[in-house]
Parts: sequence; structure tokens; C-alpha cells
Amino acid sequence: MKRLQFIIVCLLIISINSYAQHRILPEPVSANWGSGSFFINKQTTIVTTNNEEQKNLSALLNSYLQQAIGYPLPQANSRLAKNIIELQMDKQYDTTIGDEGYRLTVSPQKILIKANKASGLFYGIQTFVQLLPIEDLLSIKNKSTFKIPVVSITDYPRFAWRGLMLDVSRHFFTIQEIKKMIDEMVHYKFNLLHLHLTDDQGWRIEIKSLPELTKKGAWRVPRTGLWWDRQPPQPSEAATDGGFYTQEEIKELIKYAAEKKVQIMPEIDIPGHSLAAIASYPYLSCTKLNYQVNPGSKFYGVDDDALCAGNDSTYVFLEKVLSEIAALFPFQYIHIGGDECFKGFWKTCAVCQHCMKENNLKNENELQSFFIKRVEKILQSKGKKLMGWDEILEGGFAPEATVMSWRGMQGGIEAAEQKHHVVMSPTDYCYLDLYQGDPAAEPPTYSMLRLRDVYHFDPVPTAVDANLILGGQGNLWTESVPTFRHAEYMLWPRAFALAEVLWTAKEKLNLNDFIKRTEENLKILDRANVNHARSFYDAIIIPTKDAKGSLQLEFDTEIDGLEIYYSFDNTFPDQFSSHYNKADGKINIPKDAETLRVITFRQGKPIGKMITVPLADLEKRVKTD
Ligand code: TNX
Repeated sequence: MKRLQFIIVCLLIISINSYAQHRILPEPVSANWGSGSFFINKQTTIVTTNNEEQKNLSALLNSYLQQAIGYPLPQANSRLAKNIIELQMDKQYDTTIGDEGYRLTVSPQKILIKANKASGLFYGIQTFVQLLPIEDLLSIKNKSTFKIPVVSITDYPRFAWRGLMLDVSRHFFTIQEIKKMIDEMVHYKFNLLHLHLTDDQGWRIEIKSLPELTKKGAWRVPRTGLWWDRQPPQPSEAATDGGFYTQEEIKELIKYAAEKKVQIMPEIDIPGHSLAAIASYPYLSCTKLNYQVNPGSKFYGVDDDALCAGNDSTYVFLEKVLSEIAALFPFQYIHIGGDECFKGFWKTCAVCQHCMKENNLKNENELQSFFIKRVEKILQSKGKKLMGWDEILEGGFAPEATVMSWRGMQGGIEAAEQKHHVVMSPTDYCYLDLYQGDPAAEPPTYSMLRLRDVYHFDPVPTAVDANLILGGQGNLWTESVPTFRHAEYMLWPRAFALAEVLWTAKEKLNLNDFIKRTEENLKILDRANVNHARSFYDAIIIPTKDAKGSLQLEFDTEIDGLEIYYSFDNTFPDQFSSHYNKADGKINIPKDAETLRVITFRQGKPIGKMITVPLADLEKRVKTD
């Protein structure tokens, strides 16, 4: 009898646990998994009301279902008792879950999503879609009934600012592509898209009062080589590469995003990073020379890409640009960049120097701060708030500015100490343009940011008032991202990790569990033709040197459960080759070996990429300091 009880208990635990392994990403605040299921079939009815927002959300839910299971559901206004999916919105429902929180209850009779606001219902719908059984979705042709596990979920975000930035200046992406990015990001509960609209390599937004910005500034000479090594524009070469968004297109994009609860923050990057504007209107720089839009060649400190900060006509120009931007984008913030401004030309510019003297500015940093403060006044006159990269702290802070901290968290910490709001997006955790796997097996870029490193991002440093940290953001700079497919490759799955650290309560973060859910969600991305990287399966090579200066190697993996095999003899390693145990520590490199090859396997099958790398390159990777 005891034995039978034991077996029953075991079976119960197994059945509950099998539901507990779900693919919801980000992980909800609480999920109590029960036993039993709700079955969606062609009679399942979506119960809606006459409320406009609710009707739209029912339609959205139905379009998701149509995509996922292959048929839409009937909708009804009346209260049916059984086989229903009901959306309920009630302003006074529950203050503890806020505007974006929701409760999702699945019982065998009905599925109920309840929230205070439409955005809460919207996120409840996203979670509901993630409850659809993935194996069935991948083979819907043979299915008409879909099983949803009984569960009771309460969920709300840790941060209000859950952003992704797309740099559309270094490479242009179409409105259609941006919409596809929005479609994907909302599944993972991001709510903000920051568009980096201007830079040295292209001005991407129509400004009706300044037509040259898009006639000239949106176009550069075509180049495909390595960014920063490209040949500069040649005399009389046609600038045929680029593009821009008309104001009509932007309006349509904003509307599209708003329907998916995404706000769009525009960035006009000034006073540095302004070569595209200067190429369009040469009076804007200190030198007043005729420059071309940069195609990815070296120019910093040579071509003058900074607006002249002492010249009144610069501010007249900015007034025009920012008026149109403020009128177009409903979001409260306008990002004005402020990063990496080369001030060498300000030093030799009579107008800038005169301005500094007149305004008692001690150095060029103070001139930059003077510039930012003037821009802040322009924005305030249009009812907007200023956001800038952390360089806006240098030379004195604009009174109401919000900082986006990118050179680590320090800028954000300083801003918070001065009681300013902060969005954290430090390179060490949030730069989605960086390598996500071994440089020998990835397209060339700058430094390294693996999936697991992103997962360790905590936007709130100790000893900082957490209320001042609005949240965090992943930034996809696109110097080395020439296509949208590659943008997706850089975004996913690292943006999953960001989604989770920005939404999920800190105590609930768990890397191993996150990886399991990531693997399930990658299947969903595949199904939707969304590109993504699988670099977290690759081996990690750790080169060091011993006291005599000889190269030594260790290996690691980002995730558990992988086997590492390697060779030095110019053959492809497989599961019969040298096997690396993490306990092995440093391995012997055979005499005369020239090339390392290393690959990971899982359960007898190759899973990581084959990494082939000359030992000479590994030697160069060892830091000698
Ligand atoms: C720094 S982050 C920049 C960008 C580059 C990026 C590359 C920031 C405010 N400025 O212009 O694209 O690094 O990672």
C-alpha cells in the first residue's frame, strides 16, 4: 500500500513538473501549475465587450491564434460559461500589478485574462500564446485541438523602461523590417523602441523645412568591405546607398507600435556624430568645408563631424529639426545623443572660442554642456524631455536631463546621485552589436558579450535609489550589420536575456531554466522565419601564457550538458576525438601544432559550430598587461 502511495505521489510530482517546464519568457512573477487542461477547439469562443480597446485586443489574440493554430475562434459578447477565453479589463482591479500587470487563469472550463489596463491584457495575451504547446504548433497540419495546462499566473514588470535600440543610420532598415522587429520584441514584453535616426553615416528622417538632410544626408557611396577600413568617397562618385523615412511613414510606424504597446523614442545625435547633417548643410560645422556622408571609412578627428557650438545658426537649425521631431513623435523623451563628440575643431574655431569667453566657459567640455542646456530649453519649449548618452554629464548637467548610461554604469550612478533619472544600457551587458561567440566563428565586430553575460545584467547598482532607474535597454549598433537578417542574428537570443532581466523579479532569475526556455523559443523564431544565433552552444576558448610565455589553452561552455572535442592535427574533431573535461584545466598543445579545431556535442550529436583558429591568433588574444 505504502508503495502504491509512493508511486502516486511520484506520478503527481512528475505531472506537475512537466507543466512547470514551460517556455514563458520572461519568467512570470508567480505561476502555480495545477493538473488538468483546457482544450482549444473550433468552438472555443473569445468573450469580449463593446469596449474599443478590448475589442482590438480580442482581434489581436485571434490573429495570434490564427497564425499559431491555423484557425481563428468565434467571438461573442455574451457571457458563456464553458469553453471560453475571456478578457476582462477593470481600472480598479488590483493596484499591486500596475498598468502592465495581468492575471491569467486557466481552468478546464475557461481561460481568463484580467488586468487594470489594456497594456496588462496585452501582456497577458503574450503569455497565453506562450502556453500553446510547441510540438503541436510545429505540426499543426494534423491538429485541431490544442491543450493548455491549468495554471494561475500573476505577473507584472520589474522595470517600466524595457527598451531596444536599432541604429538605422549606419545601415538603413525598412519600415517593414522595423515592424517585424516590433512584432518579435512584444512577444518578450519589450515596450520601447529607440531609433538612432542620425549619425555620420546617414540622416534617416524627413525634415520638411530642411530638405537637403534627406536629399544629400541620407545617401553615401556604396561600400561592402570591413567597416572603418573602407575606402573614403572618391571625387564625383555617386552616393547611391541609403534611404530615409518620410514623416507619413513614421506616423504609420508610431501607430503600428502603439497598437502593440511600444513607444518610439527618436534620437537625433548631436553635437558629434553629425557628419550627415554637415554634409547636407556645410554651415553647421566649424570648418564649413564640404564633406561627404561617411561610408564606413576612418574619419574621426579628420573630418569635422561636430556642429559648431558657438554659432547661433546651429541653434536655428536645431529648433527646426526638433520642432518637427517633437510634433511627430508623441513620446515624452527626445534623445539628443551627446556621445563621443570630437572637440578638436571647437578648440581652433574663433566662433566657439568667442562663445566660451562670453559665457565664462572654462573648457570645451563646458561648451558641450552649454550646448546641451540650450538644446534642453528648445525641447522644453516643445513640452519634451531630454535624454542623452552619459557624456552629457561632462562639463555640468542640464537641469532636467535623463541619462542613458553606456560607458559602464558609472554615468548612471553619478546622474542618480544628482537625482536625475537613468536608463542603464552599459556596453558590458547591453551592447548587442558585440561578438556573442568566438571571433573566429562570428562576423567581425568589436569586443565580446555572450548570452550568459547579458543575463547577469542588473540595472540597479547597489547604493543607488532604485526609483531613479527607469530600466534598461539593449543597443544594436549597426556598423557591421548590413542586413536585417543579420540584425535579427545579433538580437536573438541575447534580447531574450534582456527581456527577462528587465521584466522578471530578480529572485526568480535562473540561468539554467532561462536557457531551457530560450531553446524552446528559438523553435518559435524559426517557425516565424526570424533569424537568431546559436552561438551559446559553441565552445569557449580560454588562451593564456605560462611563465615562459608559451601558449596554454582551456575550454569552457556557456551552458551545461555539452561535450567538448578538439584537434590540433588539421582534422575535424568529432565525438571520437580528444575529449575535454573541465577538470582537465590547461591542456598540452603538441609541438609544431598550428591550428586548433574545437566543437561541442550534446547527446552524441554536434550542436556548436566548428571553430577553427590558428594558434598564432590565439597568442595574440592573450592580454600581455
Ligand atoms: C559607441 S554607444 C557609440 C556608437 C557605436 C558603438 C559601437 C554610443 C553612445 N556611441 O556610435 O556604434 O559604440 O559599439
